[in-house]
Formats: sequence, C-alpha cells, structure tokens
Amino acid sequence: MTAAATVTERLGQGMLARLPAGVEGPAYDRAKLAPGMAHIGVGAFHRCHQAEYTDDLLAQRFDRWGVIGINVRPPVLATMLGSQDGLYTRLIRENTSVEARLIGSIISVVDSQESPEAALGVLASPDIDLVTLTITEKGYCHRPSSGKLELDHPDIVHDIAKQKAPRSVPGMLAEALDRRMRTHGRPVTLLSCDNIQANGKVLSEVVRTLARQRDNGLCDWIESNVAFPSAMVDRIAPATSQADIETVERRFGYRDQAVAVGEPFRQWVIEENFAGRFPRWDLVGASFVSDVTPFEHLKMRVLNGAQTTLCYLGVLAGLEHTSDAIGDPLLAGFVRRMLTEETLPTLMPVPGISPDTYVEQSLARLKNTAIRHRNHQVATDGSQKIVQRLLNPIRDRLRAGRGIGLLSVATAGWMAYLVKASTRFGASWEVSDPVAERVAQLADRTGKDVPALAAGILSIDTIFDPELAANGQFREAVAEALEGLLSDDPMEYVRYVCTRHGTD
Ligand code: CS2
Repeated sequence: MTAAATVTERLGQGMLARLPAGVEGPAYDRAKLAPGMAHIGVGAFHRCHQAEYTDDLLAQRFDRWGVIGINVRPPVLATMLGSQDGLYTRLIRENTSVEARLIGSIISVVDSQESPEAALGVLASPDIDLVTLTITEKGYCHRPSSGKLELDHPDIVHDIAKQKAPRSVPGMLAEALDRRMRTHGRPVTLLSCDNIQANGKVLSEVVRTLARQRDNGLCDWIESNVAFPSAMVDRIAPATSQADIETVERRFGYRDQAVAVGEPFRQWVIEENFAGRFPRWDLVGASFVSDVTPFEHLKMRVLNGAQTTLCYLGVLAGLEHTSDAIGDPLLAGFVRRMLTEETLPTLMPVPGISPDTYVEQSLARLKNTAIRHRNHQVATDGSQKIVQRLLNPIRDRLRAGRGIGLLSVATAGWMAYLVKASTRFGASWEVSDPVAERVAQLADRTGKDVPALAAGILSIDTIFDPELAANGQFREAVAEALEGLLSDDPMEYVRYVCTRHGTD
C-alpha cells in the first residue's frame, strides 16, 4: 500500500452527501444557514450541549440561528473547525454504546487570543441577536464569595485602562455593547451557561460594572436593550482526548480534530427573559421558566457537588476518573450520604423533580465508564467551584443549626488537593487553580501545623466570605478533616468519618 492510500479523509461539508454508516448528519440544508447568534468558549461542553440543541431546533424549525463561535483560550479553533467547515462529530457514549452525529449549527469560529477585534466585530454585528457563553467560572473575573467584579484582576485592570482592546470576556462584552449602542442599537440577550449560581446576575453585574466606567450612557442603554437570563445547563462532556479522535477514525474512517463526547443525559433550564429575537430551544427539550434558582441549586449542589467531592477524594485515593471514584464502595457510600443527609435538606422544591430520584440518577450517570472524565480535570479551578457546590449548602445548614460533618470533608478535599501539590507536601501532582500559589505559600509557611494551614486558607476572602470563615463549627470541622486527609492514609480517615457519622 502506498503512503497516500493510507491518509484518512478529513471531515468537511463534502462528506454530508455520503455519510459513513452509523453517522447521522444535520437534518436541514446547511448551505442556507445564516448567523443569528454567537457563542463564547467553543469547548467540548458547548459542542455537546447548546450547539446540539440548536442543531435539533434547526432540524425542526429552520431559521436564522447559525452560530459564530468565539474562542477565547487555546487551543486555536478557528483553523481547526474552519478546515472542517464548522462540522464536528458529537458522540454520545454510555458504557459500550456509541451514537454518532455530525452537528452543523456552528458556521464558523473566530479566535480572540491574539486580538479581540474579530470577536468584537461578531458580538457587535446587527445579525447577532443572542450570545451564549461557556467561559468557565473564572472567565467572569468575579469574586466567587460575593459575585462582584474583581477590580484587582489583572485583565480587568487592563480593560479599564484600554476599553477598546479588552482582554477579558466582561471587557469584550462591555465594548461590544458600546459599539452596538453607537451603531445600530439592536437589543441582545447575553445567556450565561456556566455553573455559577445566578449566572445571569453575575454576568450582568460584571458587565455593568465595566459599563459604569464609561461616561456615555451605556448603562442606561444596557438597562433597556440587554437581557441577562440565568440558566442551568447539564451534560457531562469531558475535554476531547486523542483517544476520542482515534475512536472516530477507527469506527467511521474519517479524521475529526474537534470530536466532542458526552453522556446521553442532557438538561437546559433557561430563565424566560430575552431581549429581542430568541431561539425556541423549548421546542427541542429545553425548559423556559420564570425562576431557575431551584434548578441551579439542585444541579450544582447534587451533580456538581458529587463530582467535586469524588474528584478530590478520588485523587487522594489514587483514582484516575470520576467513574473509578464512584466505583469505589467507600467513596460511593460517602458521597451518597453527604448528598442525602446534608445536601438534600438545603434544596428548595424543584418543579417536576424528586430530589431523591435526582440523587440516584446523578450517581448512576457518574458510573458511565465510557465518559473518561479525569479527576484532575474536574479538580481544575476548584476555588471557583466550591462556593456553589459545597459552601452554599454548608452555609444553609449552619443557619439551620444542622451538622456539616460530611460537606466539610469534601471542602477539605479541595484544600488537601492544593496543599499536596505544594513542594512542602511532596508536589504530588500539578494543579491549575487561581489560588494554587497562595495555598502553596501558606503550606510552606505553616509546615505541618495543619490547623494554622486551614485557618490560612479560610482567610482567602474571595472564596470564603468573612461570616462563614469566622464560624467556629465550620473552622473546626474543616481543620479536622484537612488533618485527616493529609495523613498517610486519607481513605482510612474517610472510613472513620463514615462510621462515626450519624444522621442529624
Ligand atoms: C464538571 C462539570 O469539570 C467540572 O467542573 O463538574 O463540567 C460538569 O461535568 C458539568 O457541569 C455537567 O453538566
């Protein structure tokens, strides 16, 4: 065989006319698709979630809702997806089953790592009626403990000084809204799809704070022309791996650099609060509601709370993926008790959902061995996640005079994960978290004095609000758990917690 004969075909529009067996294609005429919305942060999650809902909608009710992707972080996607005409394979995997579909809703992608100009052009375009965002928790540049813009954030300092050439997403949005106001004046909906409590309110807060720096009526214009609905989004969709790319190549015979893999479950609950035209995602499985709060509490405290707990305890137990951690009887037992005994009582009633059933369904989803969600991936940026996943339920329980013996072990899990990454404690693994450096310095300074170390971490006020950090019950529980998890046998400590812990 010659070398040329072995080169695998690249995915592209041309393949839609002759799809490989087992791969579905878009059920609409993609050539007629025109842009109507933008999406910031075109990672695996977006490609498996909002882009799929949009693809479903286009098949059911074709309209001007093509997506222009804006990619803010490496890897560079414009050329990668561009060379595939915006197409990619979305694999739904559950244990041994695989369902493949080419998603056609993304028309093109612009990268904004080098310069924001192309992205600003898209966001300010009169063709764009709505912008969705998955920029990760830290992309909002807010203080997780208060939801306010972090004015000391280097990108925010930069964006206040150089409004026309912003680096941060809030800065880009403020500048794009300014351009919309000064040119065509068309309204726009900015729809956050990140796992932050009251994500629409947080987005509104950070964008308006920057708009207030401009003395040109932008705040008033935003008030009348921009909507910031909150939303709860759900589907487990880990970062694409080389193995995923190879799976597509082996099974279907073509090369796709932008494969996205997700589980069968998906959910999207959106606050019905739009400015101008909006896509009828409610026709294809999303729910439009007046208040997403009960749904976001449920999802972030239960599903995400379980993931966060399992990732830290899982790493401490030497386990690689979420499915390995939930496969461990000790950790599975711990997390089920934490959710049912401590988290569930903090939830508000959720229309149409039984919380107990939701817990079981969530734990079952985490067992899916075909979803290779690395514990270290979920552990990334934990400081931006624990407020909504662990600390808010803890705060609610403390207010109600209830115990926090299990949720505080999970919180200490996050601390232990960062502490063990410091050289002082053996540099067990590399971490990525905005406060990693600060925790490493604390670990160096306090040495093996774990209560002092715990107290130092609790004084990081961007994460722990002062009232919570001062609570004696919380301080004691976290310090004890951190000591246990930093010991030579952290799982022995988890076992001990499970045996001593009674329901309250
Ligand atoms: C995960 C989420 O990495 C993480 O933070 O907990 O991405 C999670 O998989 C999604 O929120 C599920 O909808």
